[in-house]
Amino acid sequence: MERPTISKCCAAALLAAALAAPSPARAADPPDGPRPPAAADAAAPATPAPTLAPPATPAPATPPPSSAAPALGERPSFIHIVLDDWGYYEWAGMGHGRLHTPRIDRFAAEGMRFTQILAGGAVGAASRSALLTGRHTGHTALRSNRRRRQLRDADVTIAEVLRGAGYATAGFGKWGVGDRGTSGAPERQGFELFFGYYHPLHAITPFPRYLVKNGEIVPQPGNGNGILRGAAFSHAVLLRAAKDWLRAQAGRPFYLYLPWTPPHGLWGLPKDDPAWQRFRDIGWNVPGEYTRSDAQRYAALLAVADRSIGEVLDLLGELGIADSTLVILSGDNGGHSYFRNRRHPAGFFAPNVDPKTGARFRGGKGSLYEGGLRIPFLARWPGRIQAGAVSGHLGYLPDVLPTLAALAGAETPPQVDGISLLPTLLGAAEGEQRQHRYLYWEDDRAGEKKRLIAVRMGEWKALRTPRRLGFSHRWWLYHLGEDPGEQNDLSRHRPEVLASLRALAEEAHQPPQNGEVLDSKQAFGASRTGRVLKALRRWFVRWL
Ligand SMILES: [Ca+2]
Repeated sequence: MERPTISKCCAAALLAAALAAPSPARAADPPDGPRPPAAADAAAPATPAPTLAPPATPAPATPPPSSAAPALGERPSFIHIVLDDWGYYEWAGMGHGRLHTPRIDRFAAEGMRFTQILAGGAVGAASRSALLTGRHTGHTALRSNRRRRQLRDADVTIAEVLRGAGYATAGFGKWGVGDRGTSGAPERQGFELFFGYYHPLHAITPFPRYLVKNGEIVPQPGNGNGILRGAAFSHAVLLRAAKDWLRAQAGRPFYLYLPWTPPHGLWGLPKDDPAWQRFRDIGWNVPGEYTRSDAQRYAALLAVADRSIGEVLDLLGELGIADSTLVILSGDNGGHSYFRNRRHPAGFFAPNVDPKTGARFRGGKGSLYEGGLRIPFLARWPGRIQAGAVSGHLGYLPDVLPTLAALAGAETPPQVDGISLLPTLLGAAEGEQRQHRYLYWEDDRAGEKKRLIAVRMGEWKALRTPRRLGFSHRWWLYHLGEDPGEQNDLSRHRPEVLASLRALAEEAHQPPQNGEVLDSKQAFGASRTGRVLKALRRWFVRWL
């Protein structure tokens, strides 16, 4: 099993460098010389350490270190914004021609973009469970979207690690790894405050009748008359609350987790939202999933998320804490090929197709092919992270916990599988970044015995998928360096490689241990939530 922490002296040195040196000297001379980001994508290097490349678009000048820069010994704050189901290529900075994402593009120009920080799982619950606990899906409690699964009391989340180190902790958005009345509820997992949706099915409506704050129901007046319309647009409610919380954290380092629901469906937003005004009459003639204007709504919701990212960053500037806050922006799982037809076989927005080359990652959300695992992952920390950098370092969402722990000066729990990205983030020399011996994913939607498996070691990736009728499985082997689209199965040509990856898969898997239901009156499946879900279905049919 991998031990994730970088050695103490190394961590301390990096932390000191991070806090003391406002402008990395390396920023001026990227070690590998010019290399366009598109090339880094097409054949992203696996094991070699970070490839720093010049920005795709001219980056605004890094603001000069100000007096607001933290003194040595002060620790940075953290914000992690997660956009639900946001695909790898679904932003204009990647060359996407249909989506409007000026603030995301600017985020990338001001920070570092990773080409290969992968999802923790192929669907939200699994990936979030891996993110929050720093453990891969062979170890963490949730490994698919199966119902009635939650984090265990024994699980140690990012919020618990940071709260233990004196950080203020809060989350606003979709939790998805434990309902009310279970051990997985966010207020039992280190969050002083969590406001939003606890259950992923609840989160399908942007106009819920209620939201949940630290386990308590918070009614949303004016909602309940159809799941795509209402007076209280949840994203706006939660963004406002998050900004209020941010304003109240004067002087205390904080961890703010923002797992927003856009652009995940169902797609609805207020009619007077400027983002809707931009897309409503655009006349894309594509099939919707639920309504005829779904594609327009999807684009508008991504624009809402983009605008909201800008609001959060602007607020950091206003509060004078931009230079002392590391902001991470990522998806949770690979993009879904929504709005598909014969003309758009990869989906209208083609989240897994490189708009510049047409190259496509195989599969999408829910699959362990690259399409289900490739997510955008960006990090911004003015004065510390080189503006416009691109890294091909291979990692995944479990790496976030040890990264933040290292910066907070907190101990990373020994059971964590992730490895701190701090050396890469701070532009350290190649050898200073620890590499994963291997990365592991599984998905137990069809049960533990029939689990889907993927193992990655450097450029090699092995997958176990069900045969057509689902009674048995077979293994496949791909070399992602030569075959990023996972088309050429090499399992017969390189059986020795497959055998070693299968051995790693054996090693990585532990039988899942589910969390506890503490109050069955509240937990999912019990009467109240069951009634709500039934009611939701009724409204859905009636009002959609
Ligand atoms: Ca998701």
